[in-house]
Amino acid sequence: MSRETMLRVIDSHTEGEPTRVVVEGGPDLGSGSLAEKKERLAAEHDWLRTACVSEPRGHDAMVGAMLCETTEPDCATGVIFFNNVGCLHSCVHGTIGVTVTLAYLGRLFPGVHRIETPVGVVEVQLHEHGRVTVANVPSYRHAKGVKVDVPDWGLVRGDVAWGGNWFYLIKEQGPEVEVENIEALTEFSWAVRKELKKSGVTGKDGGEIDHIEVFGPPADPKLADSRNFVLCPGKEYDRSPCGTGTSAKLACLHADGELVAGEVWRQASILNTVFEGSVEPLEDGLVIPRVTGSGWINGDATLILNPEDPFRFGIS
Ligand code: PYC
Repeated sequence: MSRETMLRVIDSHTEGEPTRVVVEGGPDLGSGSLAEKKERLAAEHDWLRTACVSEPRGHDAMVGAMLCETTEPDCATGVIFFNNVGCLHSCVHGTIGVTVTLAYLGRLFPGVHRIETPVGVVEVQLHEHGRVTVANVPSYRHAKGVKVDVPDWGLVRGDVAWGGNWFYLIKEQGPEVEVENIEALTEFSWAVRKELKKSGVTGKDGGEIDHIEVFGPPADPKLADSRNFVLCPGKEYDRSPCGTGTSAKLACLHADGELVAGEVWRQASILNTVFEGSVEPLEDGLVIPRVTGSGWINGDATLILNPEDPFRFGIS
């Protein structure tokens, strides 16, 4: 079997959410910006995504990442993230996964490094024992208290914010943020997302809101300040507290005067895993969110794309 029919991937999870990083054998994405390479990956090489994250090798909650050449001379790598339905603008749990992957491969050492994503450069600090802090792209609240009338659920009010992806953030409405409500939270969040689209509610410049974040009280106030449920674009929920979602939350808290520079916010996930976050305010309502969590390597594998296998590119 030739090298072209093999991909080397390193698997990890960040606070419960998986990341599968393609470190050898992906397609040549040519030249240009990371945003252009992301478009090329989606338009011309979608097989890479489906081979990595779709069944029978993957599953709907799997997030993939492809390392690629960076256009920034001082970045350790460029990276494009994808999931069960397409490419993501960005992904913070995945950036933590990429960082521990590069450390596992001996390509990064504890300290501060830069990584290029399609929405900008992020800074990562690799600590000991797989702990990573991501200084994310500038984040902000775009709109406060946007109301939508959601069929079967009624009037819902939430904020629209950017944290590397577009989020609609809902506080204490809908089903309680508890594990036994995951199905109901999924249906609620999906109905909200559909209604936002129908009503023409978007992020800046028409950016589609494809992540819905529901907040409730923490299971244990000694361990966290809040607990969330985040529905991702492919109708899967984030097992981690969602790093871009936590960034959006931090931006909203700061805009409301509820989080000052450097103060720590502990965001728990539906599984009660925790990201610690803080903000560094910039001008014009922008903040740089800093999100810290742990990534764990749990696989190092060669994916075999046998030309005779009808599902070598996944079931899609
Ligand atoms: O951690 O930013 C994140 C993320 C986005 C989608 C899944 N996780």
